[in-house]
Amino acid sequence: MWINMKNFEVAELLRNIAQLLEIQGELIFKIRAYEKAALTIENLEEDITEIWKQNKLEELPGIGKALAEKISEFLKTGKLDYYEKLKKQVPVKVEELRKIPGLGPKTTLKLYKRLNIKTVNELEKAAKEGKIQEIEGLGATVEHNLLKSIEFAKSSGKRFLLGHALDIAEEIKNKLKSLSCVDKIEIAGSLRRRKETIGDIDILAESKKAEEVMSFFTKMNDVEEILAKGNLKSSVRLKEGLQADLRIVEEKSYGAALLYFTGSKQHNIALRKIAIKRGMKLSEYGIFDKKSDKMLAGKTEEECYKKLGLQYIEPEIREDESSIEAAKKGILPKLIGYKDIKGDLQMHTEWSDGNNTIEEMAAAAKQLGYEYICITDHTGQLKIANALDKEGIVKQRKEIDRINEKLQKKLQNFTILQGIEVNIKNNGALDMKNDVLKQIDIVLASIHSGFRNPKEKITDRIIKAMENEHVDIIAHPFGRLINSRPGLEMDFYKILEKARETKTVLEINAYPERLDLSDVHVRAAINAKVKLSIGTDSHDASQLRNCKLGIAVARRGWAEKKDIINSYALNDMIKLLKL
Ligand code: DGT
Ligand code: CA
Ligand code: CA
Ligand code: ZN
Repeated sequence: MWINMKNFEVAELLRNIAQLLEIQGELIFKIRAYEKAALTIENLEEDITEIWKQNKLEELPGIGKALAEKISEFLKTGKLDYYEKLKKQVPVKVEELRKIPGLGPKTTLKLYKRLNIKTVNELEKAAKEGKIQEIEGLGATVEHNLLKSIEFAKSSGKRFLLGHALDIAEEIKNKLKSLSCVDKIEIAGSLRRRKETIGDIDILAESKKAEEVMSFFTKMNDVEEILAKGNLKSSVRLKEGLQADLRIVEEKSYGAALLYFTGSKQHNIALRKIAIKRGMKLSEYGIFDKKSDKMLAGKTEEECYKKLGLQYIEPEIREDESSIEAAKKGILPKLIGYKDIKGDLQMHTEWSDGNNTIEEMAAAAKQLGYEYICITDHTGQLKIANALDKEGIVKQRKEIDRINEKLQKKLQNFTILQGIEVNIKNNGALDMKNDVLKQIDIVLASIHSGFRNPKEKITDRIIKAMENEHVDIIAHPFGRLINSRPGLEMDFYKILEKARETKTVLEINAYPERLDLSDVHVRAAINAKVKLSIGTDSHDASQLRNCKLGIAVARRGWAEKKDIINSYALNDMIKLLKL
């Protein structure tokens, strides 16, 4: 899912105004008008800039002449005079406070009136001093959650989603690769390690005509601004907002440079220490003998690791020193490969909130080389997602049977399973009866409400769901959205214990904003001998390709093929589920 930045910016501006007006004690209808307009713009499918250029702002619902003029001014100049004046009148820094998840306008106003809180720093100080829990209507839980949210907001900053940055980087890489003057090229940095968020794009190339490559790189259509241009290193800012660095190295140093610029920094530092211990020097140019300065390795990464007495370490696990320790002993796991998945275990269709038919999803999955898929439309009381009821499920079963029969007649080795995504309610019960669940091939259960329940309650809800004999998989267990919603609080070790006991599988949700379980959770699950599945949670056939993001998370969590149930052939996969 691509997020339109301009629409987002305008919506944020309008929400900031709404909040300032609320603090000023403006009339409620005026505040609501800004909020409604923000919602309209945020949900637009087109770019607001295009609508503005066509002079059609006023045709949008809830946007009258006055608002249209303000939006025009902002799009034209990047600023809005009215907003700047408002900010001078109201001392509360809503721009920064609004970045704290869960802190709504009502609470902001209350905190300002009661404790004179105007900034995130003042909020953090008050929370740490226990002043917020004393305010009526807020309490200790709110205070605790605010502290968590502040920490989250501080760490999210301006990093990009892996899925988003990877698409952009691969496009640039392919453009450069097609040049005859580029001999070798690779994406390095956190992207090559497939970290869940990316600070900037690092690309490494080998070429004998560096000048030509740099000239092409800095003149690409995607470039907004050239930050630095040299013969061996250039940096540009792309239209999407992220920075991309390109470095060019010689053939004899390509491996050492790739190793260095892939990182992580911690990994590099640890490798350098090993080199020193062995009487060598490691740099981005190669491995050298400390005394004679003779070059010992550098052309490939493999030979560099070998020279250091280590097994080759896959980029996804070059984070802390544990992979180096394992590589020393020669006991690194064989990570699951990017082609090892045989079927996708979570997707939605037109039967609930997806865009495509079951047949369209199946066709797209076959294109990806899969042997099976599981259709997991929403069921129960989830109103926004157009959930299926009991009758709907029976009807869908017939449709799936019909398609499977058709596939069999064509002798195609492809099976569609019927799954569902059922809600775990606030009391831990599921919002679909057992006699219905019994009929379904794979039951996914997940939390979609009550995100702010205390830790014990969330833990209990998930445990209760796992105790249901029909629940096979807990989907997106933490419910987090990267950069916008922190994960649920739970006792994960307790959950792992119960998962192993009940044979419940935990999902690695590969939707770009989710990646949930995360890498550290995957590693903990594997250590606890809990099985995992990868599901893309696709709402459109085009999203099935996100599976690679889920595989990346699995690899970062040291997963092997045997740990991931949908790397098994259909019948073996089914044997791993509860009966
Ligand atoms: P990012 O961009 O924040 O997502 O993370 P990285 O890992 O891509 O970091 P970046 O772009 O600053 O640098 C790329 C790689 O270069 C990094 O992974 C390791 C290497 N590197 C950068 N600075 C240092 C450093 O000060 N010391 C060492 N040993 N390596 C460094
Ligand atoms: Ca980087
Ligand atoms: Ca960089
Ligand atoms: Zn869901």
